[in-house]
Amino acid sequence: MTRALVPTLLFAFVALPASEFTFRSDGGNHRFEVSDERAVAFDAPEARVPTARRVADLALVPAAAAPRGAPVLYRVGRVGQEKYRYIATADVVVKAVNAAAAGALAAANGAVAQPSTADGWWILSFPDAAAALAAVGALEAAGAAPEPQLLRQLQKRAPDPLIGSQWHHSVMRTSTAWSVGGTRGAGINITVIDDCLEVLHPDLSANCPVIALGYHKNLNGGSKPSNDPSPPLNTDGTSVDGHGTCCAGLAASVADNSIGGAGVAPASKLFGVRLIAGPVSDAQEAQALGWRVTAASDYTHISTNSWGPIFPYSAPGALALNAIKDNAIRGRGGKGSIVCFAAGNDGGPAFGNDNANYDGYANLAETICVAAAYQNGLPVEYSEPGACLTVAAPSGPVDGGTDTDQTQPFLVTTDVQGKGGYNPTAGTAGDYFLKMNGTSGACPLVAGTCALMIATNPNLGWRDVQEILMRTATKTNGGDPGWATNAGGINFHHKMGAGVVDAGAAVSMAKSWTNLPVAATPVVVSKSMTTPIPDNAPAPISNSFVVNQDLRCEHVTLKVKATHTSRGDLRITLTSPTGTKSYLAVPFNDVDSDIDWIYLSRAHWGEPSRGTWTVDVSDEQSGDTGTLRELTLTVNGTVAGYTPTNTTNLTKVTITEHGTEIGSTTAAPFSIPYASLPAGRHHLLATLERTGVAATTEALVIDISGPRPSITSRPVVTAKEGTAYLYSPTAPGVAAGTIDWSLVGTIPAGMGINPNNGQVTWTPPNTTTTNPLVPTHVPVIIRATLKSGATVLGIDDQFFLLSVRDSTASSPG
Ligand SMILES: [Ca+2]
Ligand SMILES: [Ca+2]
Ligand SMILES: [Ca+2]
Repeated sequence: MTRALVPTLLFAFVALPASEFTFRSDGGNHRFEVSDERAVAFDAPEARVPTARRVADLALVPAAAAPRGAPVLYRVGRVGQEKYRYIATADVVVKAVNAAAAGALAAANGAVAQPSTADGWWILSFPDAAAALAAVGALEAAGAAPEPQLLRQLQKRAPDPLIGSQWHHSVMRTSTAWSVGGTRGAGINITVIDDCLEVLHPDLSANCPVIALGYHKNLNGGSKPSNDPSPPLNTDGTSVDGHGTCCAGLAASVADNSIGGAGVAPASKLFGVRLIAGPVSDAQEAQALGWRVTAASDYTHISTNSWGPIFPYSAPGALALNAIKDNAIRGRGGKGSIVCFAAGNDGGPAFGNDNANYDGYANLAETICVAAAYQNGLPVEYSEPGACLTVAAPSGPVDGGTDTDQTQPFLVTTDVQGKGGYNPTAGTAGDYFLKMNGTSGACPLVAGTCALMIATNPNLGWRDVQEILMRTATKTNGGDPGWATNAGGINFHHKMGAGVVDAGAAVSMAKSWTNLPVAATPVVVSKSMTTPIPDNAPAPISNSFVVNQDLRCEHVTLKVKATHTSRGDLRITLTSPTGTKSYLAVPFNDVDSDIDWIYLSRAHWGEPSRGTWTVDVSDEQSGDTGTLRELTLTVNGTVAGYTPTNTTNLTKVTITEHGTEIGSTTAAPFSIPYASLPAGRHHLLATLERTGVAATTEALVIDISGPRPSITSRPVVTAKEGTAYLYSPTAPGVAAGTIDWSLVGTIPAGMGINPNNGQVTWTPPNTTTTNPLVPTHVPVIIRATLKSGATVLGIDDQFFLLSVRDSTASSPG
């Protein structure tokens, strides 16, 4: 067999057939054109052993660049169209009565014959694809019924015809997310809180439980029953409500069902809560935001909320706020339900310069705040800025606008069937809306991304989901001076958050993510003042806040109280110790009075907390004036370690807890991690040794969350010399573990504790006292240690002063 030795030689003698010719393929005779392209990505030049890859994945190059690459054919008149593309191979299937006849055909045409899977059919293998094509005519003339083996792309059984119009999937890399995560969101429940969810929509219904099962809710009454969130239709088939049905499709419309497009998480379930079709109370908002079938069940894993309050500086009431916070604490078995909110569509000069920081729902640590970005990666004009933004997601321009942004495409999604909803076309053509826009469209895309993330890694907590979204978002339009990279390495832009959501990268990171440590006790620094804010004076009033604790920042909030006759005059900027700025309030057209508000920022996520934070407040409109009353900075995050700020002449830093060393270092930056300490409140002492001066100490109290015991008994605080003292502390209600009891710190001589039941016993020795009526005070620290086997989970220390009376005193007390 010499074929492998001579292909180049043979090729030199073989000319391709005429550019257009007819042969049998795809079950019949068809006309093909040989294009000027060659396929080179695999098995080229012969394309002999095709691997299972999409034809579209092959690199196609001009014939001149790869003369021996496999010829690329198209059906006549379809050159360049991917669906009509065929890659030639070196094989031709022929008919022959037996092996000898097949061998003769092969020999006559410069090929080798092999049996095929069908009796009477043989595969002739040529030196390369060009030779195979060139032999077709001769084989035809020989009556061998040749069929060149062409590679063609087969299609999934039931594609979604509109998915090609859903450009946002390629921006967000949805298909990568599906393949990397190995899930399309199965097992995740996404609740769409909106004006409606058309449960029977043909591209949604397979993901919506039937109404009678009670998984949906209608809080707006009207003609629909309380368990049906579907939009009421007018007699002509139109509907007032339709917004929620558009949002739902972007999150989780059904994939591969031959209709419409596909949601980002097309295997997730959709539950509808009809809330914003009419006026509702705080109690009803709470019912929606905390939606679950029973108090005990994790009904909602993720909610998508493309709505908000009408006025700036408007926030959820007590019950709705509690519902949102409760989701983070109790949802998903304590991992936290995910709450996504749209940033709002009143941003930018043409739309009122509103800011997501003034929206009390989007401006919460427990909610993911979603801005909108055009296909080209620029922030959408109307999308509201804010330091509270998490990420941006794709959306479209204002429909009918006149600016250059009109060149950017809309989102394509489900619409209330037929004449209902936004697309009033009768029949199935009206089942989809091709002009979806707004942060309303962006929000459910992020909700769907979150579904893919927690389906891939169910262990993710709500803070982990936020951090992964931010870490993996794409910094588009990088030359925009609005971008900053903070000291934690996270990019932030006040109109984009951390960037455009990348579902592929987010799911990939989620897959191998180690959860963030438990949140530490927040650092709170507060100042009250009565400081007049100079009218129309850009030079700000500056206030500094020194933070001595070392947290790795997550959410940072600033509470501001100011009396002012026109609060829209004010600019409020927070600057971190490393110089990252959060623009919390920006002058805009709001003439209401006074501010009593907590602003949230994610711009400092990952930064170190220690150092001086600065708050600048200025008034930039003339006429109205006011007074700054209170500033309270709260830094949320995780315990990072202890790093002294003043390192001059420093030689050694040692951290101890009740005299026991936790860690020490003699090398810059003199940082000692203590995240490995068990859960509980730790009272630490940092000793700083310097050359030439006396050592100094700093007290540190850190609170590490997690399973921990809690000593609830009141200590017996009196004792008498020479008389037995007894105290039996209790730490009830500790699940999944045993408690070891110990005495820590300086233990009074002779005092003992039973490690199993905590009983403290001591007989105070007789001492010579100057005044028998004045007791001696002995500090005692009892520690309860929660253990699971040998593993220490958490601690609780009880401190008290034991008053020891003289032996001559009349009673112990
Ligand atoms: Ca579909
Ligand atoms: Ca419609
Ligand atoms: Ca003013």
